[in-house]
Amino acid sequence: MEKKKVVSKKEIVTKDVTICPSTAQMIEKAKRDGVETAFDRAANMKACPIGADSACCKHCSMGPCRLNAKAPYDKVGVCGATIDTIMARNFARMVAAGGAAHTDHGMSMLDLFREVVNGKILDYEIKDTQKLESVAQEIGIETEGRSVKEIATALYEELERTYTQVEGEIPFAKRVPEKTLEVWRKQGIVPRGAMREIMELMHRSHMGVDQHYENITKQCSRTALADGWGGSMVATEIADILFGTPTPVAVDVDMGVLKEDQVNIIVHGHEPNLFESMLVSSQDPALVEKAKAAGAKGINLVGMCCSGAEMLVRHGIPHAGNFMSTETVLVTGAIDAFCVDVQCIKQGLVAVAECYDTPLFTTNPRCKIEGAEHVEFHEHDPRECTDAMIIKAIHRFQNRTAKIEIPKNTGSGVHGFSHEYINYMLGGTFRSSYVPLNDNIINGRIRGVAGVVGCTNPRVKQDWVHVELVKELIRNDILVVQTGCSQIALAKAGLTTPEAAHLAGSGLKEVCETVGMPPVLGLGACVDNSRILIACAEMVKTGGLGESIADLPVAGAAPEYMSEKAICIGQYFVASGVFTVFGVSFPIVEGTKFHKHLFQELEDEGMGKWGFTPDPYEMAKMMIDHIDAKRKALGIDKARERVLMDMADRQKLSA
Ligand code: SF4
Ligand code: MSK
Repeated sequence: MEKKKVVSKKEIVTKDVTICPSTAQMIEKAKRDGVETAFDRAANMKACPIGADSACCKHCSMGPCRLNAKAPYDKVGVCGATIDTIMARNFARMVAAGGAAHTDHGMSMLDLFREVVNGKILDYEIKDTQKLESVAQEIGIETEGRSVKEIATALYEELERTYTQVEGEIPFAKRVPEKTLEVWRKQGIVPRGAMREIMELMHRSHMGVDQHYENITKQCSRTALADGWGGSMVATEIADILFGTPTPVAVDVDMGVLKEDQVNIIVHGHEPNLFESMLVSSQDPALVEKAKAAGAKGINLVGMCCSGAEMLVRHGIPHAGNFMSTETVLVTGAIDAFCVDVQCIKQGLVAVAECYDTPLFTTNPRCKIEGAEHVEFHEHDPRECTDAMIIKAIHRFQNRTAKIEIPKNTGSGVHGFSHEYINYMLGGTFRSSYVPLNDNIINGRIRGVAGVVGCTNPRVKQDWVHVELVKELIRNDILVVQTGCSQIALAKAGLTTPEAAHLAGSGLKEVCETVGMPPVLGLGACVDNSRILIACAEMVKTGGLGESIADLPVAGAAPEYMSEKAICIGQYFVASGVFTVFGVSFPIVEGTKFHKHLFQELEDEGMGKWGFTPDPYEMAKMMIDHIDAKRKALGIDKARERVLMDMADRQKLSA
């Protein structure tokens, strides 16, 4: 096939689209090689203004209908649907799709767990029996005197309800602080099984069904909670039980982890079962020998995006970059196989991989891509797939033709702060608890906690919003917890090291130096946002910071989000009681009733609320103001100044 080399109409200015030096270097190489990436496509594809306002509806063939998203909002669709109905339905479908992605991922993990417990899958095993027992106990399963198999069987049966339960509350509702649960019960949004909630949300957003934005929002919350406290939480907990609960580990990140003299294999996607098997295959002496016989010094297994983040926190596998670097990493010419499973896999990878003769493998039956080679992964015989991909990678290494240029940038950081480890880290082996964290918040050394998570997006300068926001937060004594691609942005910028404490305010710095921890704690993949929910629940249960999650001095942000999963995550944080600020753009127009409902009224109902700004400094201000307001309401406010950096300060820091 003739290689596709596309020269875009509008050339991008590299320094305007990323602050990642490796990605910038590869963008320049791609320009020289005549290769197009999402950065070019974003510059040449103007976002549709009507879609950006969420003012169009194509839910039936009387339309599509385009409404004017400017006041007085009197235009309606052919069926009479108002702007609030149309925006709420569009938002609902994003929540449903995002929730479906996470819960289907969680269900795959549960399928694997069942087959391991039944003895039908032998390549995986239960690695963390302590976690198995603690999760079982938390949801009321008797563990005393029972074997691992008995406990695991009971846990499987209970957790299956997370997906299939037609009425009543899902098992992990037991983890929700009582007052938060009371709010949900009052609102009628305690989730049933995710399948039911997603189905109902799709039904309600069909033409001619739910046409009240407040009622649609309720089902959005219920569905999102079925993800956060359901599907995603199961995915995280089962992955920990099967593959081990993360503990801090020093890891190298950035494209400098690639090695010219080794067979470089990237795994990108979300489900850890593929990557776990890749790890086993890559260490198989016969395959290592084969690589050496082909002239390589070894097999270099590297992660990207969230698969990478999971393996980074669990096994210390090096990580080459986040979502907006997945095409540019191919431009190095050094990738001998690029293996993907599900979610956030750009179709554009096919053309870039082709330009550098890199085999691109899809592995999951849910995700085939035209032009990629499909090597199906089956948990019952995982090595069949992962060995085959490694053999093909060795073949590519032996026959490399692409010119290789590997950026020399590598950042080392500490990652793997599960909510269990935070417990232990702050409380010590013999009194592990959240008491020291709460105490430090109450005494003001730590002002509050912020979750900064989510994607990167070519509509904004890659990594810049994440990094600037987090610097402002830690400078103001706010401890930052992270997941997903955001965590990788901060790791590349060097903020996940204990030494980064010097960038923190004096209180946070003191805590970090005493404990030896970074001011920015990486927890894992985007599905692991559930760890943040559990940490919030622990903070409430520990006491002194209010009775519900909505009382806590915490806030969340996804400054460069792009996916529907992020919208669902945002909604479950908001429904759980957290003020959550998104950047880039927001798919709802200010001034509408639906906007007011999400950005204001939900908080009056005892939940959190949404916020939006593309500016990292404004975002930091909004989050700090919120945290201060919560401190005041708790009576733990003492006069403290918000320190926002001016340009001179920033220049001093980057000098
Ligand atoms: Fe238009 Fe209503 Fe049909 Fe949507 S559901 S396309 S607003 S007629
Ligand atoms: S991979 S959902 S770009 S965090 Fe989870 Fe990254 Fe966002 Fe995908």
